[in-house]
Amino acid sequence: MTAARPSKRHHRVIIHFDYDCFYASVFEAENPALKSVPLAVQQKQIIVTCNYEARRCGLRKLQLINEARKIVPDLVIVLGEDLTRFRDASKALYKFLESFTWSGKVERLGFDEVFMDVTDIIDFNQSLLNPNDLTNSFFQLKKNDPTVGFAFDSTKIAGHSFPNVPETQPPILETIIPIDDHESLSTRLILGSHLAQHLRWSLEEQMGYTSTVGISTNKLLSKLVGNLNKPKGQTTLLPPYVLDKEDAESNVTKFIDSHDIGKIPGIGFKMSQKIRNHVLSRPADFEMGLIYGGTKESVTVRDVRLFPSMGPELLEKLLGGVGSERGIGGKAWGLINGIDDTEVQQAKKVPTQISIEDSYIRLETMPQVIKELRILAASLIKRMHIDLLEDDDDDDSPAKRWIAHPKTLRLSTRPRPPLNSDGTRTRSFNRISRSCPLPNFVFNLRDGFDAIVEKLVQEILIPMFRKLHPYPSGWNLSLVNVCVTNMVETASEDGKGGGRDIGRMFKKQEEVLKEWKVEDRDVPPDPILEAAAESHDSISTDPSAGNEVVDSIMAGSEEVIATQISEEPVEWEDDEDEDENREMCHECGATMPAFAMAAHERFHSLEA
Ligand code: DCP
Ligand code: MG
Ligand code: MG
Repeated sequence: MTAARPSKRHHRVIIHFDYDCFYASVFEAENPALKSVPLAVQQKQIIVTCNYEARRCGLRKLQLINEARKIVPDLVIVLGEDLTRFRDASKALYKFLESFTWSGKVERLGFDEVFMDVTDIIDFNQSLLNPNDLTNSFFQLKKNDPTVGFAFDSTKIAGHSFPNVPETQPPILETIIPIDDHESLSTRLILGSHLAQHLRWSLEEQMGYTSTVGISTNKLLSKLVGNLNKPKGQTTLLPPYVLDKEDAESNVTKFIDSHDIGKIPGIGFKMSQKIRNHVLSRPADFEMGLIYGGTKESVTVRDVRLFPSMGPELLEKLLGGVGSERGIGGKAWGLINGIDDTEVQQAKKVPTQISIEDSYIRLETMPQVIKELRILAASLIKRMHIDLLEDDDDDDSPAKRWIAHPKTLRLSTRPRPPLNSDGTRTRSFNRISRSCPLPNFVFNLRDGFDAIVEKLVQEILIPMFRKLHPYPSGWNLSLVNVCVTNMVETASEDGKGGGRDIGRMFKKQEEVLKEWKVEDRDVPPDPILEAAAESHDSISTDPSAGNEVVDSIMAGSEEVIATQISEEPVEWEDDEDEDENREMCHECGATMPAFAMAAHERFHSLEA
């Protein structure tokens, strides 16, 4: 059977995984007895997640510990401040899923989400289908081995679907004739649903983790549709995806329309506020109801899509301008219409950066800073050993080799702005940073670990900190971050390493640099930037703050200052370090993404 391919926009099949109550599941995997009790994971004074046993008792994510204890007195609480076990579990699960792909297109988002582009596997299996015996199909997991796989019925979708298909009816309801080769897209999504089910079950049987899964033709839709059946469920977004009649509704429109505009991945918090303000013709009262990008004054995708004159041009006017991504209006309009052409990134052997940070209620003396720098430096070197060292196969000895050398070390801090005259404090997400070449002694594997940490702190980090904060006190820091970046892969003796492959190296460099636009050094009028230029330093502000981001990149021996133009990148970020951009609450000490802080503070004020 020759497989017809649907329209270009919907030719892919993308599966999105979100592990159920992830942090709690990691503890359950370590100690299965915890599975049958209500379990919560605590960070500072807050429950970052809880298992579904606890959710059945009425608990939810991001609740205060005290409140949770009142609701469930026999709640089992475990401490989840050390992220190591979550990071390790996340990597193991990702590796497991990666082993099923043929293309290697498998991308992690944060710790508990994975996208897989399985288009090639679906193409192949679609071509194997026997139209005369579709109910007895066999899904081949390996191209060259017809025995590895599973039997399935290719006339039925596996798991749930949107819209819901009653058991008794044929799987795909054809009400309107679509222009996107409906037949073929249906078959492909049915195949995708069976593969997803197989992966989900394998993940549970072999790794002990349940997950919630979405199946569609792009990252946006597969991520969103998965949410419909949680936990331990999967949902496929059924065709038709594209229609030939303007006034008819495709399932994509039907599905995405009901979402609050703030719930669309890629339309960040700031962007959704700007759109809301326009649609409501006044500033949205977000402080009242905002929880994670939502608001009591719900402005849905449908409200936006059907708003008079709404389209890419209007969105460009609303969202464009200084600090925004080029073509943001068109991209946002695409997302509102369920269109997302971003690729699932190829699995990377080497992370783009390793970044370690902590947030503080108050950090303001040099001895405190040195103590924290020592802790951060130790974590950084430990992390580098885990992520960048591998066994040297060319040697009989148990030697290790570096698979990549980061070339740049960056120290960032986030000072709190001084109090306003009325005693309030303007919240600031701005980071300042300073970069320098990473010294070679860090890669030394013979000197003791502690000695290297101490040398890094004394010889590099403390002097960097002093240059970043020339005044001896008065800086009141809420965050310190140390990061190594600018990775250069190392050549291996067998030539398999990245270093020998110059083409690949340049491609990687291109990828790293593509979002950076080189600017003349004397252009930015900002006094901080001027100061930076004078002292030949790099100062960067946090991209999530919506400010211009300036950082320095070492290009050969030449230093250039580059401006990152995106405000809230529509691209899916490689969330190698999920601690990035987290804020700590002054009230309860909970850490959370900076954008969630306004809602969280409001939550405390309501308590009072
Ligand atoms: N997390 C965190 N701080 C937050 C949100 C999440 O530390 N503000 C952590 C705890 C979660 C993990 O990230 O276990 C994944 O986040 P999810 O939102 O996917 O939540 P869960 O996986 O815990 O639950 P669900 O079953 O709803 O996906
Ligand atoms: Mg998640
Ligand atoms: Mg999850």
